[in-house]
Amino acid sequence: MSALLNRRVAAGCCCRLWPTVSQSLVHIRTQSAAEPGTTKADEEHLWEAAAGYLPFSRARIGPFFQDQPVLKNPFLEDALLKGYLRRHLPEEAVFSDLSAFGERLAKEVDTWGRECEVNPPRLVHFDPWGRRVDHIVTSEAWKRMKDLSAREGLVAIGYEKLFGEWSRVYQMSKLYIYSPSSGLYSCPLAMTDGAAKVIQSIGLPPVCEEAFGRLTSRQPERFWTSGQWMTERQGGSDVGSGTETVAVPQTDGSYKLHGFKWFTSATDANMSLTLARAQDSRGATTPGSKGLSLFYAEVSRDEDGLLRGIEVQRLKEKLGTRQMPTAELLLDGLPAHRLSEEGRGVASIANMLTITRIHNSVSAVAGMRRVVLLARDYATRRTVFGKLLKDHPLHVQTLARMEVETRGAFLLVMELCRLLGREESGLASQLDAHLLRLLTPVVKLYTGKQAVAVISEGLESFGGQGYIEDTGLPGMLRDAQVLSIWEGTTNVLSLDVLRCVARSSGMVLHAYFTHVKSLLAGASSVSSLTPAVKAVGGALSELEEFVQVAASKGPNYLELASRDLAYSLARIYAGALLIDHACWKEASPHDTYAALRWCEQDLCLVVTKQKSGCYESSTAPLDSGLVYE
Ligand code: MFK
Repeated sequence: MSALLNRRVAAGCCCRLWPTVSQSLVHIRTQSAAEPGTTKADEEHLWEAAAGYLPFSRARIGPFFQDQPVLKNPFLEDALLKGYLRRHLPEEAVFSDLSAFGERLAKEVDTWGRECEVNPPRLVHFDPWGRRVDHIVTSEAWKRMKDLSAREGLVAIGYEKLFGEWSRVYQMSKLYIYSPSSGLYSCPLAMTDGAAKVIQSIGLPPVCEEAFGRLTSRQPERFWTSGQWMTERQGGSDVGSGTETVAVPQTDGSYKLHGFKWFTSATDANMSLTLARAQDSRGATTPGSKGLSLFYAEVSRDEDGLLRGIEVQRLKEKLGTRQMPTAELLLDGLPAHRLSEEGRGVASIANMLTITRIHNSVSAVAGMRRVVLLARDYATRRTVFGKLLKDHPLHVQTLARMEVETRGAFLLVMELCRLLGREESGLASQLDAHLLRLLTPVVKLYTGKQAVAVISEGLESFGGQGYIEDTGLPGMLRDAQVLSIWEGTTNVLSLDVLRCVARSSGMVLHAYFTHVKSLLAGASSVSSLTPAVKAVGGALSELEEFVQVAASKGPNYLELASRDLAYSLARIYAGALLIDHACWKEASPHDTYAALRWCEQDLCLVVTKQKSGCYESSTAPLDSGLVYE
């Protein structure tokens, strides 16, 4: 049968392509199809004779191999990052540090990041003799990331404050170029930074003074990472009613924690901040948020090598972020110290949430930037339809749209870092403080969604290769998907926006309007930016009107509008930042072009949706009817 098939093939297509190759030579492609009477030696001889003619055979798989995209120095390749720093932090030390680090990332560290993905952590529950050990085994690359993070000061820079109010911008710029190469080490660093911030903000209590020194150390042997154990089985969003962990007071003033933490990221950390309900003398606890206190716990082992007060139940099987151990933990008498006043747990851990949400935003924009860098490099290497991708205007239009999204997101994130730096240097005005509170959830939720969209688009620009696991590209999309989920989902953060508006009696919005207007005022005389200024100015007026109207509506109306409101706040603010950056005396025409393009979109989505009645009381039942039809 196969001989017959081979004859047909030979007589048909093969002989058309290679007329000098005889039919019997084609037959020897399959052993079973060899002509009767042909010896093995004859076959080998025929193979060799044919080798010059057969471009596809066991020995040859065709001469064409596509060049892969190459990661170049992510600092030197990033025009906007360099421009932003030249404008605000023109320090030679910062440029040379980022430049050298960028070189190392491209040449060495990026491979470690890949290794973290290929060798994910695993949990060893028992030693060979049956003793419970609960070892989370991580790759060598993951361990190297810890050393690197300490040496490079990826947390420390924010606390050394060598560049005053710009220290956070410097630190986050470094994390921004590092994050996509970090094999998700960016996550433990986020929580480590958040824990250091909490400990510092409550005045370095003696019980964790040593920990603070370690979290912010540049010495690898001293450096510690921290976890942030908030999520329990009843949910990660409604922490107030979902937390069941109890803290049993001990005679020495410390506590022992008993509970089940359902989602603990980077579980190989040295310590953690966590929430629990302190028991009173009768063993009773207070329900809800008001019963939660903040605790500090070290992760340690006893003399038998057992984890003190912790059992690692299992590691999570996640869509992405597989490089990082995420576990379910049974806390069974974990020694801990209360850091907050009783019942002030959520308010006290809020500083950690602010920091991790900023890190989340940094990672989101870093992922966007990385995929754009790789896609634009690839476009110089990949030929289709007779020319390089970079010479196809439609392809470049797509890349340019990704670039505009990335630029808007980048400036939003850097604005947060600028505000954080001002607050931590004691320079923040009331307006700065309000802006930081409002923009933290807005930027986190917006960039999380953008990252998924931009990275997904980016994968498409590699064609089928963007879908192939061992290119390392699909992992970028999987990892991005978490950015809109952890640290507060899009809807939970939209409600946080409403919460901070209400708690500040609208002052956060007042600060927002004031600041955007001042950014636009600086651009009023720049004619090339007029369409963008008009668009942002118009959208801002619409938003102000919306806020007036919405204030008189009930909470249900506001809740339905909250997500679109947050998107509008993000788009308008990013537009103003792009305009402002394009007005800088050393800005390039590309900065102007990016601002114009950004401002072409619907900047005030909430008004567009309001006009179509999306938030009216009649809409919710219609939505529900549609969903459950
Ligand atoms: C690459 C980097 C990535 C980093 C990854 C880290 C991985 C870690 C994985 C995780 O741990 S994911 C779990 C993250 N969980 C969340 O983000 C929780 C999401 N839920 C919320 O944010 C809820 O809105 C919240 C739990 C805060 C609501 O709780 P409550 O108890 O209903 O809050 P309430 O009563 O409104 O506020 C209590 C206090 O906290 C108030 O202070 P006062 O009592 O002094 O007035 C609030 O003002 C304050 N507060 C709440 N949210 C705040 C805040 N303060 C500042 N900023 C905030 N965001």
